[in-house]
Amino acid sequence: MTLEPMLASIAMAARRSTQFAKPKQVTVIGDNSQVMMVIGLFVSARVEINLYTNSDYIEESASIHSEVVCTRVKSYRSEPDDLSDGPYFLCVDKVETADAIRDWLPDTLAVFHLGRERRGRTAASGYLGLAEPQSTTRRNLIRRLGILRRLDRLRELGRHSELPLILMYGDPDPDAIGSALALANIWRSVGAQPIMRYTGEIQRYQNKLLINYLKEPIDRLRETERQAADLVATVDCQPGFWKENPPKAHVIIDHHPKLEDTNAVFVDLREHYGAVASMMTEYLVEGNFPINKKLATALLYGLTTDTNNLLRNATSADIKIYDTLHSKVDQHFLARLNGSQVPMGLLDYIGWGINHRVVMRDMMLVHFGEIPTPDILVQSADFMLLTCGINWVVCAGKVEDKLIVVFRGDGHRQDVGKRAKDAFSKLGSAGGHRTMGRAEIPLEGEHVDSSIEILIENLFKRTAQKRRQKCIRALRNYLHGQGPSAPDYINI
Ligand SMILES: [Mn+2]
Repeated sequence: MTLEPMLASIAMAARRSTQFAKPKQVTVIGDNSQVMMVIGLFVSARVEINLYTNSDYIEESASIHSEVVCTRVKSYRSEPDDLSDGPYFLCVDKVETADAIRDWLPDTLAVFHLGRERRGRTAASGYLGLAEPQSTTRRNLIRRLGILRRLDRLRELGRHSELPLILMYGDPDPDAIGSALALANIWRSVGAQPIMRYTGEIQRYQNKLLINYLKEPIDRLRETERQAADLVATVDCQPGFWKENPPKAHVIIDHHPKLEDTNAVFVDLREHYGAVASMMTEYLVEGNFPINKKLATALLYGLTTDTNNLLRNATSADIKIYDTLHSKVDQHFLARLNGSQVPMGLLDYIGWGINHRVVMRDMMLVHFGEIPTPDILVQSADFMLLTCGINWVVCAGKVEDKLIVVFRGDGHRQDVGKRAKDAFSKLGSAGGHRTMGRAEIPLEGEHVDSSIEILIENLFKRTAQKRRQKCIRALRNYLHGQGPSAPDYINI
Protein backbone atom coordinates (compact mmCIF):
# COMPACT_ATOMS: atom_id res chain seq x y z
CA MET A 1 0.00 0.00 0.00
CA THR A 2 1.36 3.43 -0.83
CA LEU A 3 1.24 6.22 1.68
CA GLU A 4 -1.80 8.14 0.44
CA PRO A 5 -4.41 5.36 0.59
CA MET A 6 -2.90 4.14 3.82
CA LEU A 7 -3.32 7.53 5.49
CA ALA A 8 -6.88 7.59 4.25
CA SER A 9 -7.62 4.19 5.73
CA ILE A 10 -6.01 5.12 9.08
CA ALA A 11 -8.09 8.29 9.18
CA MET A 12 -11.20 6.25 8.46
CA ALA A 13 -10.39 3.74 11.18
CA ALA A 14 -9.76 6.62 13.60
CA ARG A 15 -13.16 8.08 12.82
CA ARG A 16 -14.79 4.75 13.43
CA SER A 17 -13.24 4.22 16.81
CA THR A 18 -13.28 7.43 18.80
CA GLN A 19 -10.26 7.73 21.05
CA PHE A 20 -9.51 4.57 22.99
CA ALA A 21 -13.00 3.15 22.99
CA LYS A 22 -13.23 -0.54 23.81
CA PRO A 23 -12.93 -2.82 20.79
CA LYS A 24 -16.23 -3.61 19.14
CA GLN A 25 -15.05 -7.04 18.10
CA VAL A 26 -12.26 -9.52 18.75
CA THR A 27 -11.02 -12.55 16.88
CA VAL A 28 -10.47 -15.85 18.63
CA ILE A 29 -8.59 -18.62 16.83
CA GLY A 30 -8.13 -22.16 18.14
CA ASP A 31 -9.68 -24.96 20.12
CA ASN A 32 -8.02 -25.40 23.49
CA SER A 33 -9.59 -25.03 26.92
CA GLN A 34 -9.03 -21.25 26.91
CA VAL A 35 -11.50 -20.55 24.07
CA MET A 36 -14.64 -20.58 26.21
CA MET A 37 -12.91 -18.49 28.87
CA VAL A 38 -12.05 -15.76 26.35
CA ILE A 39 -15.55 -15.91 24.87
CA GLY A 40 -17.08 -15.60 28.34
CA LEU A 41 -14.87 -12.61 29.06
CA PHE A 42 -15.96 -10.66 25.99
CA VAL A 43 -19.59 -11.77 25.95
CA SER A 44 -20.07 -10.15 29.34
CA ALA A 45 -18.48 -6.95 27.98
CA ARG A 46 -20.86 -7.06 24.96
CA VAL A 47 -18.04 -7.33 22.47
CA GLU A 48 -18.64 -9.23 19.22
CA ILE A 49 -16.50 -12.34 18.83
CA ASN A 50 -15.31 -13.87 15.56
CA LEU A 51 -14.30 -17.43 16.27
CA TYR A 52 -12.20 -19.61 13.92
CA THR A 53 -11.96 -23.19 15.15
CA ASN A 54 -11.62 -26.71 13.88
CA SER A 55 -13.44 -28.28 16.83
CA ASP A 56 -17.10 -29.39 16.62
CA TYR A 57 -17.37 -29.26 20.35
CA ILE A 58 -16.13 -25.65 20.60
CA GLU A 59 -18.41 -24.59 17.73
CA GLU A 60 -21.38 -26.11 19.48
CA SER A 61 -20.54 -24.66 22.91
CA ALA A 62 -19.93 -21.19 21.51
CA SER A 63 -23.12 -21.13 19.45
CA ILE A 64 -25.28 -20.51 22.52
CA HIS A 65 -23.92 -16.94 22.57
CA SER A 66 -25.50 -14.67 19.98
CA GLU A 67 -22.38 -12.44 20.01
CA VAL A 68 -20.24 -15.22 18.52
CA VAL A 69 -19.84 -15.64 14.75
CA CYS A 70 -18.16 -19.00 14.20
CA THR A 71 -16.19 -20.08 11.16
CA ARG A 72 -15.05 -23.70 10.85
CA VAL A 73 -11.51 -24.16 9.56
CA LYS A 74 -9.82 -27.41 8.56
CA SER A 75 -6.38 -26.33 9.61
CA TYR A 76 -4.62 -23.36 11.22
CA ARG A 77 -1.90 -23.45 8.56
CA SER A 78 -3.59 -21.15 6.07
CA GLU A 79 -5.58 -17.95 6.25
CA PRO A 80 -9.36 -18.27 6.10
CA ASP A 81 -11.03 -16.34 3.26
CA ASP A 82 -12.83 -13.86 5.46
CA LEU A 83 -10.40 -13.18 8.33
CA SER A 84 -11.78 -10.51 10.66
CA ASP A 85 -9.78 -7.68 12.26
CA GLY A 86 -7.76 -7.95 15.48
CA PRO A 87 -7.10 -8.02 18.32
CA TYR A 88 -6.33 -11.74 17.98
CA PHE A 89 -6.51 -14.39 20.71
CA LEU A 90 -4.70 -17.58 19.74
CA CYS A 91 -6.07 -20.41 21.86
CA VAL A 92 -3.74 -23.21 20.82
CA ASP A 93 -1.41 -25.06 23.15
CA LYS A 94 1.66 -25.33 20.95
CA VAL A 95 3.78 -22.31 20.22
CA GLU A 96 4.53 -23.82 16.76
CA THR A 97 0.81 -23.69 15.92
CA ALA A 98 0.59 -20.13 17.22
CA ASP A 99 3.59 -19.20 15.04
CA ALA A 100 1.92 -20.75 11.99
CA ILE A 101 -1.20 -18.68 12.62
CA ARG A 102 0.77 -15.50 13.12
CA ASP A 103 2.33 -16.00 9.70
CA TRP A 104 -0.98 -15.22 8.05
CA LEU A 105 -2.22 -12.57 10.48
CA PRO A 106 -1.81 -8.89 9.54
CA ASP A 107 1.11 -7.07 11.17
CA THR A 108 -0.27 -6.07 14.58
CA LEU A 109 1.02 -6.04 18.14
CA ALA A 110 -2.35 -7.17 19.44
CA VAL A 111 -1.77 -10.92 19.31
CA PHE A 112 -2.40 -12.83 22.55
CA HIS A 113 -1.35 -16.43 23.00
CA LEU A 114 -3.29 -18.48 25.50
CA GLY A 115 -1.52 -21.80 25.55
CA ARG A 116 -0.75 -23.96 28.55
CA GLU A 117 0.77 -21.83 31.19
CA ARG A 118 4.50 -21.97 31.17
CA ARG A 119 6.27 -19.18 32.95
CA GLY A 120 7.70 -16.46 30.75
CA ARG A 121 7.24 -18.47 27.57
CA THR A 122 4.40 -16.41 26.09
CA ALA A 123 6.36 -13.22 26.48
CA ALA A 124 9.59 -14.82 25.29
CA SER A 125 7.99 -15.86 22.01
CA GLY A 126 6.73 -12.35 21.33
CA TYR A 127 3.07 -12.81 22.24
CA LEU A 128 0.98 -10.99 24.78
CA GLY A 129 -0.47 -12.93 27.68
CA LEU A 130 -3.92 -12.42 29.09
CA ALA A 131 -3.71 -13.57 32.68
CA GLU A 132 -0.89 -13.19 35.16
CA PRO A 133 1.25 -16.30 35.27
CA GLN A 134 0.02 -18.73 37.88
CA SER A 135 3.28 -18.32 39.78
CA THR A 136 2.49 -14.62 40.33
CA THR A 137 -1.04 -15.39 41.44
CA ARG A 138 0.30 -18.03 43.81
CA ARG A 139 2.89 -15.67 45.30
CA ASN A 140 0.27 -12.99 45.90
CA LEU A 141 -2.13 -15.47 47.43
CA ILE A 142 0.48 -16.79 49.84
CA ARG A 143 1.34 -13.23 50.87
CA ARG A 144 -2.35 -12.43 51.44
CA LEU A 145 -2.89 -15.59 53.47
CA GLY A 146 0.05 -14.61 55.68
CA ILE A 147 -1.44 -11.16 56.28
CA LEU A 148 -4.87 -12.63 57.04
CA ARG A 149 -3.38 -15.05 59.54
CA ARG A 150 -1.60 -12.21 61.32
CA LEU A 151 -4.78 -10.13 61.28
CA ASP A 152 -6.66 -12.99 62.91
CA ARG A 153 -4.06 -13.13 65.68
CA LEU A 154 -4.25 -9.38 66.22
CA ARG A 155 -8.04 -9.46 66.39
CA GLU A 156 -7.96 -12.39 68.77
CA LEU A 157 -5.76 -10.35 71.12
CA GLY A 158 -8.10 -7.37 70.89
CA ARG A 159 -11.18 -9.47 71.47
CA HIS A 160 -9.94 -10.61 74.87
CA SER A 161 -8.70 -7.26 76.10
CA GLU A 162 -10.46 -4.92 78.51
CA LEU A 163 -8.23 -1.93 77.84
CA PRO A 164 -5.89 -2.08 74.87
CA LEU A 165 -3.23 0.64 74.84
CA ILE A 166 -1.58 1.70 71.59
CA LEU A 167 1.68 3.46 72.36
CA MET A 168 3.65 5.90 70.25
CA TYR A 169 7.14 6.95 71.24
CA GLY A 170 7.98 10.46 72.41
CA ASP A 171 6.78 13.22 70.10
CA PRO A 172 4.92 11.04 67.60
CA ASP A 173 5.27 11.71 63.88
CA PRO A 174 2.44 11.31 61.35
CA ASP A 175 3.53 7.74 60.53
CA ALA A 176 3.06 6.75 64.18
CA ILE A 177 -0.25 8.59 64.44
CA GLY A 178 -1.72 7.08 61.25
CA SER A 179 -0.51 3.60 62.19
CA ALA A 180 -1.95 3.86 65.71
CA LEU A 181 -5.31 4.85 64.26
CA ALA A 182 -5.25 1.93 61.82
CA LEU A 183 -4.55 -0.53 64.62
CA ALA A 184 -7.31 1.08 66.71
CA ASN A 185 -9.71 0.46 63.80
CA ILE A 186 -8.71 -3.19 63.63
CA TRP A 187 -9.32 -3.62 67.35
CA ARG A 188 -12.56 -1.69 67.28
CA SER A 189 -13.85 -4.19 64.71
CA VAL A 190 -13.90 -6.84 67.46
CA GLY A 191 -15.57 -4.57 70.00
CA ALA A 192 -12.46 -3.42 71.85
CA GLN A 193 -12.03 0.22 72.88
CA PRO A 194 -8.35 0.95 72.51
CA ILE A 195 -6.73 4.20 73.61
CA MET A 196 -3.92 5.83 71.61
CA ARG A 197 -1.18 7.46 73.67
CA TYR A 198 2.24 9.05 73.30
CA THR A 199 4.79 9.61 76.03
CA GLY A 200 6.42 12.89 74.97
CA GLU A 201 4.98 16.13 73.75
CA ILE A 202 3.71 17.04 70.29
CA GLN A 203 5.99 19.75 68.92
CA ARG A 204 5.39 20.23 65.24
CA TYR A 205 2.57 22.51 64.22
CA GLN A 206 1.51 20.13 61.42
CA ASN A 207 1.20 17.20 63.81
CA LYS A 208 -1.00 19.25 66.11
CA LEU A 209 -3.15 20.15 63.10
CA LEU A 210 -3.41 16.47 62.16
CA ILE A 211 -4.49 15.40 65.64
CA ASN A 212 -7.11 18.16 65.80
CA TYR A 213 -8.41 17.08 62.42
CA LEU A 214 -8.73 13.40 63.33
CA LYS A 215 -10.89 14.04 66.39
CA GLU A 216 -9.74 10.77 67.94
CA PRO A 217 -8.77 9.98 71.54
CA ILE A 218 -5.05 10.57 71.02
CA ASP A 219 -3.40 11.95 74.15
CA ARG A 220 -0.40 11.93 76.37
CA LEU A 221 -0.10 8.73 78.42
CA ARG A 222 -1.04 8.91 82.09
CA GLU A 223 0.53 6.57 84.59
CA THR A 224 -2.89 5.19 85.64
CA GLU A 225 -3.61 4.24 82.04
CA ARG A 226 -0.32 2.44 81.74
CA GLN A 227 -1.21 0.40 84.82
CA ALA A 228 -4.79 -0.29 83.72
CA ALA A 229 -3.90 -1.49 80.21
CA ASP A 230 -4.02 -5.25 79.77
CA LEU A 231 -2.85 -5.24 76.14
CA VAL A 232 -0.04 -2.98 74.98
CA ALA A 233 1.04 -2.33 71.40
CA THR A 234 3.90 -0.15 70.25
CA VAL A 235 3.67 1.25 66.72
CA ASP A 236 6.48 2.84 64.68
CA CYS A 237 8.79 2.08 67.62
CA GLN A 238 9.98 -0.73 69.90
CA PRO A 239 9.90 -0.96 73.70
CA GLY A 240 13.68 -0.48 73.79
CA PHE A 241 13.21 3.09 72.49
CA TRP A 242 12.20 4.05 76.02
CA LYS A 243 15.40 4.40 78.02
CA GLU A 244 13.48 4.57 81.26
CA ASN A 245 10.62 2.31 82.16
CA PRO A 246 10.17 0.59 78.77
CA PRO A 247 6.61 -0.72 78.27
CA LYS A 248 5.94 -4.43 78.35
CA ALA A 249 4.49 -4.77 74.85
CA HIS A 250 2.40 -7.66 73.56
CA VAL A 251 2.29 -6.27 70.05
CA ILE A 252 5.18 -4.57 68.24
CA ILE A 253 4.65 -3.18 64.75
CA ASP A 254 7.60 -1.24 63.36
CA HIS A 255 10.02 -0.60 60.51
CA HIS A 256 13.07 0.58 62.46
CA PRO A 257 16.05 -1.75 62.78
CA LYS A 258 15.33 -4.50 65.29
CA LEU A 259 16.63 -3.87 68.79
CA GLU A 260 18.19 -6.77 70.65
CA ASP A 261 15.51 -7.01 73.31
CA THR A 262 12.55 -6.70 70.95
CA ASN A 263 10.29 -9.60 71.74
CA ALA A 264 6.52 -9.97 72.06
CA VAL A 265 3.58 -12.29 71.38
CA PHE A 266 3.04 -10.47 68.11
CA VAL A 267 5.95 -8.88 66.26
CA ASP A 268 5.66 -7.45 62.77
CA LEU A 269 8.94 -5.77 61.94
CA ARG A 270 9.64 -4.87 58.33
CA GLU A 271 12.82 -2.85 58.07
CA HIS A 272 12.59 -2.57 54.30
CA TYR A 273 9.29 -0.65 54.44
CA GLY A 274 9.40 3.13 54.10
CA ALA A 275 6.58 3.58 56.61
CA VAL A 276 4.59 1.60 59.16
CA ALA A 277 1.55 3.29 57.59
CA SER A 278 2.14 1.07 54.53
CA MET A 279 2.19 -2.09 56.67
CA MET A 280 -1.01 -1.04 58.41
CA THR A 281 -2.73 -0.15 55.15
CA GLU A 282 -1.91 -3.63 53.85
CA TYR A 283 -3.69 -5.10 56.86
CA LEU A 284 -6.71 -2.90 56.26
CA VAL A 285 -6.87 -3.69 52.55
CA GLU A 286 -6.41 -7.45 52.83
CA GLY A 287 -8.82 -7.66 55.76
CA ASN A 288 -11.39 -5.69 53.74
CA PHE A 289 -11.67 -3.00 56.42
CA PRO A 290 -13.30 0.27 55.38
CA ILE A 291 -10.74 3.11 55.10
CA ASN A 292 -12.52 6.39 55.64
CA LYS A 293 -11.23 9.77 54.54
CA LYS A 294 -9.61 10.72 57.86
CA LEU A 295 -7.84 7.40 58.27
CA ALA A 296 -6.65 7.47 54.65
CA THR A 297 -5.39 11.02 55.11
CA ALA A 298 -3.44 10.18 58.26
CA LEU A 299 -1.92 7.08 56.65
CA LEU A 300 -0.95 8.84 53.44
CA TYR A 301 0.53 11.78 55.33
CA GLY A 302 2.49 9.31 57.47
CA LEU A 303 3.74 7.55 54.35
CA THR A 304 4.76 10.73 52.54
CA THR A 305 6.45 12.38 55.53
CA ASP A 306 8.42 9.24 56.42
CA THR A 307 9.58 8.74 52.82
CA ASN A 308 9.95 12.40 51.82
CA ASN A 309 7.22 12.00 49.21
CA LEU A 310 8.39 8.50 48.23
CA LEU A 311 11.90 9.78 47.45
CA ARG A 312 13.60 8.28 50.51
CA ASN A 313 13.59 4.56 51.40
CA ALA A 314 10.31 3.91 49.62
CA THR A 315 9.83 0.40 48.23
CA SER A 316 7.38 -0.80 45.59
CA ALA A 317 5.09 -1.84 48.48
CA ASP A 318 4.99 1.78 49.69
CA ILE A 319 4.28 3.01 46.17
CA LYS A 320 1.41 0.54 45.77
CA ILE A 321 -0.04 1.73 49.07
CA TYR A 322 0.25 5.33 47.92
CA ASP A 323 -1.82 4.36 44.89
CA THR A 324 -4.41 2.67 47.11
CA LEU A 325 -4.75 5.63 49.46
CA HIS A 326 -4.49 8.69 47.26
CA SER A 327 -8.02 8.52 45.85
CA LYS A 328 -9.46 8.30 49.38
CA VAL A 329 -7.69 11.21 51.07
CA ASP A 330 -8.77 14.73 51.96
CA GLN A 331 -6.74 16.67 49.41
CA HIS A 332 -7.62 20.07 50.85
CA PHE A 333 -6.56 19.16 54.35
CA LEU A 334 -3.32 17.67 53.00
CA ALA A 335 -2.74 20.94 51.13
CA ARG A 336 -3.17 22.79 54.42
CA LEU A 337 -0.68 20.47 56.15
CA ASN A 338 1.84 20.86 53.37
CA GLY A 339 1.32 24.60 53.27
CA SER A 340 1.89 25.12 56.99
CA GLN A 341 5.67 25.20 56.90
CA VAL A 342 6.87 28.49 58.31
CA PRO A 343 6.35 29.37 61.98
CA MET A 344 4.83 32.86 62.29
CA GLY A 345 7.67 34.04 64.52
CA LEU A 346 10.22 33.55 61.73
CA LEU A 347 8.54 35.78 59.15
CA ASP A 348 10.23 38.99 60.31
CA TYR A 349 13.64 37.34 60.19
CA ILE A 350 13.00 36.04 56.68
CA GLY A 351 11.82 39.51 55.69
CA TRP A 352 14.98 41.10 57.10
CA GLY A 353 17.11 38.52 55.29
CA ILE A 354 15.47 39.29 51.95
CA ASN A 355 16.15 42.98 52.43
CA HIS A 356 19.77 42.45 53.44
CA ARG A 357 20.95 39.94 50.87
CA VAL A 358 24.20 39.89 48.95
CA VAL A 359 24.08 38.37 45.49
CA MET A 360 27.13 37.04 43.64
CA ARG A 361 26.34 35.55 40.27
CA ASP A 362 24.00 32.60 41.02
CA MET A 363 24.47 32.70 44.79
CA MET A 364 22.58 34.57 47.48
CA LEU A 365 24.13 35.19 50.89
CA VAL A 366 22.76 36.55 54.16
CA HIS A 367 24.37 37.00 57.55
CA PHE A 368 21.65 37.45 60.16
CA GLY A 369 23.92 38.54 63.01
CA GLU A 370 22.97 37.14 66.41
CA ILE A 371 19.83 35.03 66.25
CA PRO A 372 17.98 32.79 68.71
CA THR A 373 17.64 29.65 66.55
CA PRO A 374 19.19 28.11 63.42
CA ASP A 375 15.64 27.44 62.15
CA ILE A 376 15.75 31.02 60.84
CA LEU A 377 18.65 30.08 58.56
CA VAL A 378 17.00 26.90 57.28
CA GLN A 379 13.66 28.54 56.53
CA SER A 380 15.23 31.60 54.91
CA ALA A 381 17.58 29.54 52.73
CA ASP A 382 14.75 27.29 51.52
CA PHE A 383 12.73 30.35 50.63
CA MET A 384 15.51 32.29 48.90
CA LEU A 385 16.39 29.30 46.73
CA LEU A 386 13.05 29.88 44.99
CA THR A 387 14.53 33.03 43.37
CA CYS A 388 14.98 32.86 39.59
CA GLY A 389 18.67 32.80 38.69
CA ILE A 390 19.74 31.77 42.19
CA ASN A 391 21.09 28.22 42.28
CA TRP A 392 22.55 28.18 45.76
CA VAL A 393 21.99 30.05 48.99
CA VAL A 394 24.10 30.55 52.09
CA CYS A 395 22.47 31.78 55.31
CA ALA A 396 24.65 32.38 58.34
CA GLY A 397 24.13 33.60 61.86
CA LYS A 398 25.62 33.59 65.32
CA VAL A 399 23.67 31.29 67.61
CA GLU A 400 25.01 31.40 71.15
CA ASP A 401 28.75 30.93 70.71
CA LYS A 402 28.74 29.36 67.28
CA LEU A 403 28.73 30.56 63.73
CA ILE A 404 26.16 28.43 61.92
CA VAL A 405 26.15 28.36 58.13
CA VAL A 406 23.29 26.71 56.25
CA PHE A 407 23.67 25.86 52.56
CA ARG A 408 20.90 25.09 50.10
CA GLY A 409 21.35 24.35 46.42
CA ASP A 410 19.44 22.76 43.56
CA GLY A 411 22.18 20.14 43.14
CA HIS A 412 22.40 20.73 39.42
CA ARG A 413 26.11 20.68 38.46
CA GLN A 414 27.16 21.70 41.97
CA ASP A 415 27.36 20.23 45.43
CA VAL A 416 26.74 22.53 48.38
CA GLY A 417 27.66 19.81 50.90
CA LYS A 418 31.12 19.74 49.35
CA ARG A 419 31.30 23.54 49.39
CA ALA A 420 30.48 23.51 53.12
CA LYS A 421 33.12 20.91 53.77
CA ASP A 422 35.83 22.58 51.66
CA ALA A 423 35.22 25.94 53.28
CA PHE A 424 34.78 25.10 56.94
CA SER A 425 35.84 21.56 57.86
CA LYS A 426 39.14 22.83 59.28
CA LEU A 427 37.31 25.20 61.64
CA GLY A 428 34.45 23.05 62.90
CA SER A 429 31.97 20.42 61.79
CA ALA A 430 30.95 20.85 58.15
CA GLY A 431 29.41 18.77 55.39
CA GLY A 432 26.19 17.61 53.82
CA HIS A 433 25.06 16.39 50.43
CA ARG A 434 24.49 17.91 47.00
CA THR A 435 21.47 20.01 47.91
CA MET A 436 21.92 20.64 51.64
CA GLY A 437 24.95 21.54 53.67
CA ARG A 438 25.77 22.91 57.09
CA ALA A 439 28.73 24.13 59.06
CA GLU A 440 29.05 24.87 62.77
CA ILE A 441 32.09 26.82 63.83
CA PRO A 442 32.82 27.51 67.50
CA LEU A 443 33.45 31.21 68.20
CA GLU A 444 35.56 31.75 71.25
CA GLY A 445 34.00 34.94 72.49
CA GLU A 446 34.54 36.65 69.15
CA HIS A 447 32.40 39.59 68.13
CA VAL A 448 29.72 39.01 65.54
CA ASP A 449 31.70 41.21 63.11
CA SER A 450 34.56 38.76 63.07
CA SER A 451 32.13 35.95 62.34
CA ILE A 452 31.40 37.79 59.06
CA GLU A 453 35.09 37.73 58.24
CA ILE A 454 35.37 34.03 59.06
CA LEU A 455 32.38 33.38 56.83
CA ILE A 456 33.60 35.30 53.79
CA GLU A 457 37.32 34.55 53.96
CA ASN A 458 36.70 30.81 54.07
CA LEU A 459 33.73 30.60 51.74
CA PHE A 460 35.42 32.61 48.98
CA LYS A 461 39.03 31.55 49.38
CA ARG A 462 39.57 31.77 45.65
CA THR A 463 37.85 35.09 45.08
CA ALA A 464 39.92 38.27 44.68
CA GLN A 465 40.58 39.98 47.99
CA LYS A 466 38.97 43.19 46.81
CA ARG A 467 35.65 41.49 46.22
CA ARG A 468 35.83 39.69 49.54
CA GLN A 469 36.40 43.00 51.32
CA LYS A 470 33.46 44.54 49.51
CA CYS A 471 31.26 41.70 50.62
CA ILE A 472 32.42 41.93 54.24
CA ARG A 473 31.76 45.69 54.26
CA ALA A 474 28.26 45.19 52.87
CA LEU A 475 27.36 42.57 55.48
CA ARG A 476 28.78 44.68 58.32
CA ASN A 477 26.84 47.73 57.21
CA TYR A 478 23.68 45.69 57.15
CA LEU A 479 24.24 44.47 60.70
CA HIS A 480 25.13 47.89 62.05
CA GLY A 481 21.85 49.24 60.77
CA GLN A 482 18.60 48.03 62.15
CA GLY A 483 19.24 44.35 62.83
CA PRO A 484 16.57 41.70 62.80
CA SER A 485 14.73 41.56 66.08
CA ALA A 486 12.29 39.18 67.67
CA PRO A 487 8.92 40.08 66.20
CA ASP A 488 6.25 41.95 68.08
CA TYR A 489 3.75 41.38 65.30
CA ILE A 490 0.14 42.18 65.86
CA ASN A 491 -2.29 39.34 66.26
CA ILE A 492 -5.79 40.59 65.46
MN1 LIG B 1 7.96 5.56 60.65
